[in-house]
Amino acid sequence: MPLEDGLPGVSGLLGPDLLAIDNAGVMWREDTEQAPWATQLAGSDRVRIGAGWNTYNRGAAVGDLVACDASGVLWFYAGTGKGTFAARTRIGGGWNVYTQLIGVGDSDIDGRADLIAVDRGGSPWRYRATGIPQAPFARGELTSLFNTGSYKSME
Ligand SMILES: [Ca+2]
Repeated sequence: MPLEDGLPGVSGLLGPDLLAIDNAGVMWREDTEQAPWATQLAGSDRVRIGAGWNTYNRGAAVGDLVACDASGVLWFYAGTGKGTFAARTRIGGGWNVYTQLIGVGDSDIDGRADLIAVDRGGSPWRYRATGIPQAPFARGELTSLFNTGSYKSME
């Protein structure tokens, strides 16, 4: 499952974190740290998040994590603040109309990380975060924030 690299805040360390899924479907977190005076990130030992992640074909970091399974159901994983995720919550079906999910940070400056989903025609839809775990995103809206027509892939 493609995931963004650079996931700030999952481990609580200053540097961005990397989430990776191996061929067996196990998700791993690689923490990084960057001292204020350093020019490069320093890595640390990887931490096993859990198994079964090969059931998803797309995902994005949105402060927490969302992942879309092969049937088009989008799932939400809230971060625990300890570098792991809580049990998943079903967001809803029909997300297989989108070819890409992109965590864009806080696009509307309300303090919550939002999600961009790109449809098959290349049009970007913004889903504003609500801060409510049971319904983490508001209804999608076509946005002009990103013009994806010129790109083959975005992550
Ligand atoms: Ca926001």
